[in-house]
Amino acid sequence: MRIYYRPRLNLDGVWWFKLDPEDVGENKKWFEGLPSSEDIYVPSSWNEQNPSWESYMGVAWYERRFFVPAEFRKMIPWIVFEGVNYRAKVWVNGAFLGGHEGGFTSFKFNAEGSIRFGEENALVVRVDDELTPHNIPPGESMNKTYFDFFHYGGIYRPVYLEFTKTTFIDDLKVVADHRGHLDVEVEVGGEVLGELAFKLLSPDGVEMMSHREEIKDRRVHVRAKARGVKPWSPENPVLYKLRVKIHLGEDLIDWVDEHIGFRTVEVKGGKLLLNGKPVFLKGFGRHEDFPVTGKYVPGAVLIRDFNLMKSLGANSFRTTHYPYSRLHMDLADRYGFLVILEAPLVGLRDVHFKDEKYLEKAKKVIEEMVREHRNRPSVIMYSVANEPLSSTDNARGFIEELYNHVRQLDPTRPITFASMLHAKDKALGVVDVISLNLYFGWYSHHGNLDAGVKEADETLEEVHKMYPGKPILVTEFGAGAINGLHSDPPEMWSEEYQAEFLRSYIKMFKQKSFLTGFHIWCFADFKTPQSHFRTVLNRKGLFTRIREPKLAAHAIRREYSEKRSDVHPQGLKRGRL
Ligand code: BDP
Repeated sequence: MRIYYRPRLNLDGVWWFKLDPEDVGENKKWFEGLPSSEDIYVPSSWNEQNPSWESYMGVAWYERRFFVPAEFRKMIPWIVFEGVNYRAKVWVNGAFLGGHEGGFTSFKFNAEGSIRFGEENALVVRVDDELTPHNIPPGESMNKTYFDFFHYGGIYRPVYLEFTKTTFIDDLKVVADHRGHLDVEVEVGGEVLGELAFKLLSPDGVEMMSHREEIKDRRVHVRAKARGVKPWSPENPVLYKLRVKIHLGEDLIDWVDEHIGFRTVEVKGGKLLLNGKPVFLKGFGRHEDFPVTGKYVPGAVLIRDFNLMKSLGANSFRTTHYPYSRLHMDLADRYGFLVILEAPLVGLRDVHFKDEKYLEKAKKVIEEMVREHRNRPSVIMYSVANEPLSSTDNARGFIEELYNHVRQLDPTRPITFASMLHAKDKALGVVDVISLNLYFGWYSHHGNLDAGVKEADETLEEVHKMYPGKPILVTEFGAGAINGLHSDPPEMWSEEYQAEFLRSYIKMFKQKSFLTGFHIWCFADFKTPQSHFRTVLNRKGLFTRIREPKLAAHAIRREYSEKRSDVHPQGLKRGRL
């Protein structure tokens, strides 16, 4: 979690909006001001704000007017977008600032020279959410996607202006292990001058360390050892403050507080270790999805989600299937969740594995994701893809490229991807932890749970035999249940079948000492493209879309809150948070 002590002008609120199905806006210079408009709320996806926009895919324009105080005149104005799906082009007062492709990572522009201080300004954004097989993630149309979640469009994460002086902290990279080793790299932006001051503050504000040095270079690197730090863990997610300031003589030029946790993640001897001890992940796959706001989940709902997950005894989740918002990840740090941060590379197939340009684009998205979230203690692993069709050597090569890219950006965290091909997957050998998605008893052996669990069991054993040295994580298993639908004996889509499905799988998992955890698919119901095998929503949630519990939530509360030694044969301590 990062806090900047910089003036900030929040642009959340009602904006002007105009669909552009014929894509004429740029020729007609709409970037100088929209000719007509409707109201839209930012942040939130556009689709559910007006029934006629529900399935709109294509170009749409946004405009927002705002004043900038005259006293900021000597500062650099930055426009920050935390998330726009999918392509964005940005103008201020008619001047083009730049563009960005990719729906789940943030971007910013230096608006020096185009912002008018002490006056009204017009910010115009052209958003294009057209789906193509070359998008990340790929698809062809609203109901023909290579991923299983609704393709929401628009400016759906916060937008703001931030003001810095002409020297500023441009980037910060922190590695902090459970023994107190601290490695900090600061990238200084603008003019290289002044002095950098570092401080480490304990959770109750006690100064534990300090260091000052003159800025001679763009990059300032500090290594230190802090004594007596408490390690960050799900049981005790203790956050320290790394305070970084730039001074010029008497003046304070910039100031950033990074809230960090001291913790170490390793894969050793077939085990996933947190702070030197084996750790068992119990949790969920999830989505950022909520009625009306679409891909924007309001803070209050996120806090409810974390409390519900905790009350179920969970300690982990995967950001299926894209990096989540900054607020979402801040809460993961604070609530002590062990997060697998996933890139939005879902459902890749042969056309992608052969395409050099797509590989470059994938690497760029991964780099943006790693840079945005790498200082978080909650992020314990990266997932470079979900369910690639990786049964070929080409696919293995592609995953290997992504693996090496992440490795070079961040040597401190294990890397995985979620496989649906299991033993037939050629890329499993590449990664540090093997992740498997299992749906036997749902998509096959319909209604026959015994046969489904048996096949899941055999699959786990087979993959374990092929890669005996690697920990295995079940990243997805689950069944759909329409809330309020009951049946005895349990039949598919009933709440009883879902509860029974999860209980039977978990009973089998308890026999597997090579498992390092399991994530239920999924936490809450979520909206999907229309198809004959979805009922508007994907119903595999333990909670409904508005977070009401199904029978399975109660069943899982009992399973997850058992002593971990009962859940896991390796005898780990009770893991309630
Ligand atoms: C898995 C996918 C996930 C889907 C889930 C399902 O990883 O995105 O939503 O199946 O079918 O294959 O429910």
